[in-house]
Amino acid sequence: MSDDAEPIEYSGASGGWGSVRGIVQTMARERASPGALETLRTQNKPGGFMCTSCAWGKPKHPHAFEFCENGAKATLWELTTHRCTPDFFANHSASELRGWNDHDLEHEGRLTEPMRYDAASDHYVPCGWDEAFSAIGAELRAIDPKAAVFYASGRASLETSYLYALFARLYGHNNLPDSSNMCHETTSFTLKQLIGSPVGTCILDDFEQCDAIFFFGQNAGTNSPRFLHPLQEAVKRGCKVVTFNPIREKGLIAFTNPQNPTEMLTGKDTQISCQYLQVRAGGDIAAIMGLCKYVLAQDEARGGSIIDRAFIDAHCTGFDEFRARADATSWERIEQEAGLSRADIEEAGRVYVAAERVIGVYGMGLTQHVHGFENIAMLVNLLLMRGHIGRAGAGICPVRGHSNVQGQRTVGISEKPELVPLDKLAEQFGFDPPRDHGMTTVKVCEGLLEGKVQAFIGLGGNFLRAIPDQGRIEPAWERMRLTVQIATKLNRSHLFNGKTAYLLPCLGRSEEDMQASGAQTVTIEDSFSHIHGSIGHRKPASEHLKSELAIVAGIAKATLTPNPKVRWDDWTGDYALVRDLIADTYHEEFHDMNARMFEPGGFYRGNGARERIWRTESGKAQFTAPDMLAATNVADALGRYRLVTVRSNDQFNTTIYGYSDRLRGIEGKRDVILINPADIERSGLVAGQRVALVGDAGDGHARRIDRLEIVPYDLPDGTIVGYYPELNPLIALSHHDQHSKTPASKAVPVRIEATG
Ligand SMILES: Nc1nc2c(c(=O)[nH]1)N[C@H]1C(S)=C(S)[C@@H](COP(=O)(O)OP(=O)(O)OC[C@H]3O[C@@H](n4cnc5c(=O)[nH]c(N)nc54)[C@H](O)[C@@H]3O)O[C@H]1N2
Ligand SMILES: Nc1nc2c(c(=O)[nH]1)N[C@H]1C(S)=C(S)[C@@H](COP(=O)(O)OP(=O)(O)OC[C@H]3O[C@@H](n4cnc5c(=O)[nH]c(N)nc54)[C@H](O)[C@@H]3O)O[C@H]1N2
Ligand SMILES: [Mo]
Repeated sequence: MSDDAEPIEYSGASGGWGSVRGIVQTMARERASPGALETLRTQNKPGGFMCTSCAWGKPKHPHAFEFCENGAKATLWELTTHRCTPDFFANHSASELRGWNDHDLEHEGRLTEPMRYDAASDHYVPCGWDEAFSAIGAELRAIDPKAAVFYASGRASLETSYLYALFARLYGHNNLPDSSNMCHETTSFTLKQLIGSPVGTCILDDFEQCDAIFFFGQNAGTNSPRFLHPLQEAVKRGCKVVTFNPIREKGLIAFTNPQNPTEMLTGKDTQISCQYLQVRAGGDIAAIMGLCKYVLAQDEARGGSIIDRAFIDAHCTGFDEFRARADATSWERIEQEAGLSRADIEEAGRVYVAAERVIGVYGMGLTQHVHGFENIAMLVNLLLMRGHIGRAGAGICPVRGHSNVQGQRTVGISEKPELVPLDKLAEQFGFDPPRDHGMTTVKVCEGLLEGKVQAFIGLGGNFLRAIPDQGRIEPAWERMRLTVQIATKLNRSHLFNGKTAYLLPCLGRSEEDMQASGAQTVTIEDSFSHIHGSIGHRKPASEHLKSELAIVAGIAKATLTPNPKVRWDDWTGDYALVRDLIADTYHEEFHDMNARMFEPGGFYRGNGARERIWRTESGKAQFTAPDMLAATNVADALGRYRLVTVRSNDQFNTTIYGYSDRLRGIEGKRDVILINPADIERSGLVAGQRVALVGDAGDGHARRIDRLEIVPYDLPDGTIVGYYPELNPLIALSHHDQHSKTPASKAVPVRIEATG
């Protein structure tokens, strides 16, 4: 690219033919097994299986094809005909495979047999399931349970998750971090504290009634494309969408519905956002403070008719202090921190004031910051001012990532014992559950560095690649005594091993799960607290695979002393028995779970805040007066940039399907830094130049990634963008939300080093 190149602009809308092409390419690349398209047709519908991609809701009246480009890719990636067999491991050592990239490792295909890592030869070798279970059980029995960590990526079903958490507590710890600890933990913490519910208050129907949607740092087009349908419908009936995002993300600008033949043939798209505000990374506390200032001023000018006094008096605390903070904050500071003009913020404020029902949507752009708590707290402030929580057509809507990440927390995978009904579990299973706080993801990493963690079990996921500061943590990993990974495909986390290490292959959700009582159903919870049954119909990728539930039960049985109330074999034989246990532990939410799990649209497990029952310390909804306006604690300085790490539509987290970020117009590469042309010029760089990014956390640890290509892109000054997970080694472990300890993968302080 020449140095005077224009910033990249992708001209097409999101969705449309591009997304269809994306699906077809994935089918070809993966040589998807016969019948894969038929499987896609039943995706996210009763009687079919629930997509393993994102957690977006499954409507009561599904479309003919209730899946999106990414859901299709996730399914086809699982239904690949490629196999990663014992022969592959005989040919490649773990050390050699560390040199492979994320795409190539997973591209080898589905794991087919349980494998043990043989340190002497540095190769994985096949082993039997019984051998694996008894060796793992023996190791776990030999260590202090408090030194063991049971991680979960957010895919495993409610049934498996419930048993996994039960296993941890019977064994003796609450060290149950899940991917949520790197994702929406800020949500779980903040919303619990402020409105008494750790999850969002909206349901899908609310999108049919709202008058305005405010979007903060959530990229629907890439990360939850099925959201674009209700969004498009909302816009068509006059709902206004206002977006705050440093990147002009296509799905939030325009959308062509791939399910609508007329739109597809005519290329007619729907404009989504009426206003698109390119806030600087970490600028949302300031931007929302500006919105609130405008609302307060309007209220004063219009005789107190704007703010919902009756609601605030009856339902909220902290309003006066919050208002005083807003009054004391100058527009000048707001403009500087947000990187937006007062006029633009006030225009957005007019949309807010004119709307009777407002939904606040957010994603990683708010949660993954050092002051992520305050980001979300400010959005809560904004919504509470006009009573937009606990009312149809309004509410707060964090868009969750993994397909069952919210549900895993609901049924006990939590390091926070206060969120789990421990007394009930004690009564059900006749034991004394541990009451101390377990480790979050960040605590696990700190524990690894201190040599305090001795065993790690990964129920899915790619922990070592998803965390910050890999350069420091990978070497510490091998000091562990035991590592066990339960997975469908090979990834980098499987190549760093404890003294005893196993790689255990499991069924995917689209595959038939045959047990003693017949084919099994599993359940998941979507972003809107609706529970859905899911049945896999595909033939398993290998005859040696076990279900995740069977693997968890197998390890548990080999570890724990027998207890007549704990029936691992029966539960493995019939998952309906596990649903009975869940219904017993969480009666209010999950009663009659077996009977209700196939209700169209899922069954709703309820949410107090939606009914204006605030299960907070004060019994009220809480306004917050933040002490800072920037969501980062690293001061601006000459040459220091705020790096945002993002995902493309050709990846699902650390799973890289391919190298096409179609919606951002970046093709064939991921080793890039997006930066605006003025910043390129100011720093004496040229487009296309290769540079190094250097961590600038100021904690004495060197962090560096070489050979990244400078790509001009429309971004706010000082905000640069690159891809997760490749850039994770640049993020300091200490750079996390102060309350929830969610790693701050946005606004990472870095410098650019020209390397010639
Ligand atoms: N295709 C695909 N789908 C996915 C995933 C995937 O990797 N690929 N991952 C899944 C998972 S686990 C999750 S959690 C979700 C994540 O989905 P999102 O929550 O959408 O997460 P990100 O893509 O990390 O970033 C979201 C947006 O935040 C913006 N942003 C960054 N910093 C700021 C800021 O300071 N302020 C504001 N206002 N915006 C900011 C970015 O520009 C980006 O558009 O997606 C899920 N769905
Ligand atoms: N810099 C930066 N870091 C981030 C983020 C970011 O935005 N920026 N986002 C964070 C977020 S939101 C999240 S959720 C985490 C994600 O962290 P994880 O959930 O740990 O990672 P994934 O990439 O989703 O895990 C992929 C692996 O899961 C396994 N897998 C796939 N399907 C199944 C299955 O059905 N069962 C089992 N047992 N295994 C399966 C495969 O082996 C695959 O390689 O990363 C976090 N890290
Ligand atoms: Mo996530």
